[in-house]
Amino acid sequence: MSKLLVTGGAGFIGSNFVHYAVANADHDVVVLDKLTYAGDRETLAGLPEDRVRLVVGDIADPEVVDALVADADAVVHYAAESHNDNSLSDPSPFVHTNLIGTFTLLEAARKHGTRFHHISTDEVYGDLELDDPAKFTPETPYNPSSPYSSTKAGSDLLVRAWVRSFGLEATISNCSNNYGPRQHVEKFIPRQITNVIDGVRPRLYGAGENVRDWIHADDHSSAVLRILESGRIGETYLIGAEGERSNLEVVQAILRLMGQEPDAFDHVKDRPGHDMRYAIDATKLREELGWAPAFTDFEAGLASTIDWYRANEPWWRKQKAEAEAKYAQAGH
Ligand code: NAD
Ligand code: TDX
Repeated sequence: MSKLLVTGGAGFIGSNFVHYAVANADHDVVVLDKLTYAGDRETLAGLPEDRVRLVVGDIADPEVVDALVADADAVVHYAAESHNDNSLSDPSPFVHTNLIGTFTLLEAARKHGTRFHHISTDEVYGDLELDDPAKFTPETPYNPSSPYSSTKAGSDLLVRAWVRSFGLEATISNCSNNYGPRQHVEKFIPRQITNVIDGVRPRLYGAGENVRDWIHADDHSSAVLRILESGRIGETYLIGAEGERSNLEVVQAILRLMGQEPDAFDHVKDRPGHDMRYAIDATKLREELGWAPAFTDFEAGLASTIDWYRANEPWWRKQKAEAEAKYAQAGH
């Protein structure tokens, strides 16, 4: 048994990991989360109080961070500003949290000799052409496009430097697009599901040809737990589940599963600098650590995600008006 400090554990993927780690391992968890617009203490409801504790605070606050890191056996660092569209309207919180926040955690982990796992994204590698047979590997050069992905890339490079220069015991994982329950309604899949529930047509950026490599959040969590327990220090592992689909295909799958006509969506203004395609080669994770995803049927995972949003309207309803107001302002 060990004590994990999970940053951003009241957000979508961090809370999924807390639920997963408590159910599938005997770790106790302290969550450090600022409860920004994207964090919600209700994501941690139902967890045993003697094993999970929430501390509300900022990862860029050295005093709060130092005391919590001193008391932890390992840090699992999810906290971030995570939405590309927000980073285009105001990059400032992305620099604060993703760069200064990661730096603050790294300094505390260095001081206390604490094991560190850094959660990152495939977006640090930039994008691929639609007809390119290549996928991202741990050797792909960094080439981020947006303020979000560039601050995530910068945070990865800080971790790598702390490993090399200070001997920090760290690992990094770069995962593809997650879906599943408790994802903020600003993100593509929950935005369209909740639009359909509200009788509003889904909104596709541009032509809808852009490809994302979808993975269920539970599979992201199982991979992170495996890396934390068996990953080699200093290594980067890519996490993906062979889930490439165009945005158009995803919208049409949502419409079909929700009993709508296949053309019941609208094309809206494209995202500036919109990455065309992401694709992950997870061979290293599969072969070295023996990991495999449990969700191999995307439509089945999507159907259960739709069921979750139908059954949990009070959870997402409080986010919806603000998220749509931001989109209206940006013309999406
Ligand atoms: P999210 O926006 O749902 O959650 C982020 C959480 O971090 C929230 O609870 C928020 O309150 C908290 N937070 C933000 N700033 C903070 C600060 N300064 N101090 C403390 N807490 C703060 O994000 P998510 O989609 O769950 O993503 C989690 C992590 O996974 C991020 O690092 C992201 O880059 C990475 N990631 C996400 C995806 C994806 O598809 N969503 C894919 C790959 C990697
Ligand atoms: O209404 C929409 N219509 C639309 O066509 C929205 C919100 C999005 N899109 C498109 C843009 C993208 O091509 O759907 C795709 C997915 O969009 P997002 O959910 O915003 O995700 P993306 O930009 O791909 O980034 C996500 O995956 C990598 C996460 O938000 C990041 O945190 C993660 O690092």
